[in-house]
Amino acid sequence: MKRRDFFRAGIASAVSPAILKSSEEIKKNLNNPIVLSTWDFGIPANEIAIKVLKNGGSALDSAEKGARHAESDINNSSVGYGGLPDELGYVTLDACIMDSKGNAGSVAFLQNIKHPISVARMVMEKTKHVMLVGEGARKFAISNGFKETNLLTEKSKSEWKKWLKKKRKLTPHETHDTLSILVQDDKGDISGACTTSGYAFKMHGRVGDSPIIGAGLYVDNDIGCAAATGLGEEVIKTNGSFLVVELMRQGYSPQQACEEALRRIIKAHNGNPDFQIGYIALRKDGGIGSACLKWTFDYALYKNGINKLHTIEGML
Ligand code: SD4
Repeated sequence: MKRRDFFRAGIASAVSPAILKSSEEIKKNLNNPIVLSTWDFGIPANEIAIKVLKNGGSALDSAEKGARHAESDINNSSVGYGGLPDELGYVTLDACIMDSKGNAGSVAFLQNIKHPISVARMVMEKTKHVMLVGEGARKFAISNGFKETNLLTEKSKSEWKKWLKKKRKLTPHETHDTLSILVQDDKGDISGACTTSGYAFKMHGRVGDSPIIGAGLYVDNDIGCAAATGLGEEVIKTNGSFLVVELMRQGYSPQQACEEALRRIIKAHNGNPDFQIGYIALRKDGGIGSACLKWTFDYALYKNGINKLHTIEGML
């Protein structure tokens, strides 16, 4: 396709700003909550999130509680308790949260605290900052009543020891399983949360996209929200979730926005990235989008009273 035609195609697909034209759609969507999250463990996270909404909780409460579920799940080796450690054997956690008023909180490189998402929420609500890291984040958590817990399970420890022998390069399937969760409540307000133990056996001190507002997660209550999973470095470099939301602001559908954000990464890797990234997007009028670079990606969607896992194919 010639460059000029490419731009024309782009403009044609970027239909008139959907958000601006869809206040009717937005109204229709009231009292019809939506929860959208990453991977198969998004299903139980959604269940919890919906329960919170049904009990009168806000989108923020709902996103936080959904994320906490994944953080407690010992079988999830990429989030919270039971997460695989870094190359030195430390489990270090990243998380962020954003509410419908544009407030944000985040923690990175946090150790020995089981629920980083709740610490992130506390950073948002109790401090004048957005982000706390490492020791400072841990001390802040403890001084606010969080208990210290050893997050390295026997299973994760033995995986790490096995890895140490050869230090083999992990396949993309072994390294991505962040829980990102996007919620729209009865009033139409949206919030999101993102939590992970990051790339397995990463360098000590490495922080991914998940605690970076605009990369792992972004919420704009006028437009919609988006979140990422996969190789965080590439998401950070393209400001992925912010980009998806901004594309929706320009009129891209949630699906087109996710795909366009990935297209930029594909281009940066000469059409052949050897890693995985997945995006989920929820537009203010209830529109949903999801795309991934390669292989397959699962997302869990609760909409119209049904909570269901969807599997999509990669763009490449
Ligand atoms: C990271 N994005 O730390 C996270 C890892 C991940 O699904 O997505 N896991 O890069």
